[in-house]
Amino acid sequence: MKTRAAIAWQAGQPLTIEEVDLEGPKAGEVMVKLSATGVCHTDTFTLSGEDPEGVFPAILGHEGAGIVVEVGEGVTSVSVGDHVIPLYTPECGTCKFCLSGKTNLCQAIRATQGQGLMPDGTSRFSLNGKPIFHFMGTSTFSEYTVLPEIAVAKINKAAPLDKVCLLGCGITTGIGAVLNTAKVEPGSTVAVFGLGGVGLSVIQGAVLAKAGRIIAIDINDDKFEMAKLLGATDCINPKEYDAPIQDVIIDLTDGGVDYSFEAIGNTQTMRAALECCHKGWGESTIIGVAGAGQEISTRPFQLVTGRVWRGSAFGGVKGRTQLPDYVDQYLQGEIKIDEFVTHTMPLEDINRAFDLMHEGESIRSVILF
Ligand code: NAD
Ligand code: DAO
Ligand code: ZN
Ligand code: ZN
Repeated sequence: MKTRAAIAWQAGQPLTIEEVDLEGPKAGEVMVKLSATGVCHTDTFTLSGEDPEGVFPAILGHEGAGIVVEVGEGVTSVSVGDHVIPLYTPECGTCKFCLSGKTNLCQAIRATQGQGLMPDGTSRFSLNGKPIFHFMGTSTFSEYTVLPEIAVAKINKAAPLDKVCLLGCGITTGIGAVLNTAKVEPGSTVAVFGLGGVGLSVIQGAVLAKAGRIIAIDINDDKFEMAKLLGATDCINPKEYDAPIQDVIIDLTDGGVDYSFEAIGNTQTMRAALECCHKGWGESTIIGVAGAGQEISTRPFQLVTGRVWRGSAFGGVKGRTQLPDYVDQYLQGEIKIDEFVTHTMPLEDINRAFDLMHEGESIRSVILF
């Protein structure tokens, strides 16, 4: 069949909208008609050419929601008509990682997913007979996409797909990093670096964890209004200080924060996030994705004296078993999503969504199919 999709032909070039060929789902796969997809910083990152796994031409997008329209042989856990969120972190439930009880990083299809291919090593998308690569196993910048069964989470049909699509990445990542990875305790002092969709969701997570003080840091003052609305108690722009931002935060907090989160993807702010943690117990979680080949550094004495460095992918959330609960929490008003949708547009205008993110104008643009 044909599907309308935004194709990334090469790094640094705008996407073009094309009618591409889409093969039906093979065994263990499902076809989903997307209703909506968010545009996340990671899509812009891969398009920039900085992603070591970035392959072109590809159909990007990983923050979607839609309805199952066809299932392949042997699919039992979802049916036509089910509402689903695609998962770039799948959950097979049987691999060593899924069974460990220690991580959400299922490895069942990791190798082919990282190559932009389906688990059988081929692509379902093509144009004029030439394959187009999948992206993160999801490729949600297409009206229809094909996914492994283990890479969809079945959700409550009452949820608006044009909102809960954002639970496919940014919002879940931020909240999960606080609740699952750092396990912030009530009364804690938290610092979050970067106030995009992910960092603002760290603030949501910190509020859910009943943190006592939430310090929001960004170089764009325009982000502070939303940060305060969500529960930030202090907003800091590092550009307004001569001293390193970690020193500013240490002064402000009587020795440093209990927990910090880096949601930018910048190795300098990763260092600052670690070093603003309190001696003896402060823990810093890296969420941001840095460019290919970049490395983090600090003086080892920072760790010797009790600070801890962690990382978090998709907020440590197991998609098939835990994401449906996030959707229900949204429906019950416990998780905010609507406020994050600053722009909506049709697929034809998707390049504007990339521009808005680069210009710092949007929190999330949602593409409506
Ligand atoms: P975004 O571009 O919307 O937000 C980034 C924010 O950082 C912006 O508000 C920007 O003004 C701010 N910023 C930039 N440089 C800064 C600096 N030097 N100091 C302070 N603030 C600065 O991005 P997003 O969609 O919120 O994603 C944030 C990061 O998280 C990206 O690196 C993305 O790739 C990554 N990410 C990781 C995961 C994961 O599972 N680990 C999931 C989603 C996104
Ligand atoms: O299992 O080795 C692995 C990789 C899992 C991918 C997790 C990606 C998390 C960060 C990417 C940004 C999300 C959009
Ligand atoms: Zn698994
Ligand atoms: Zn994302």
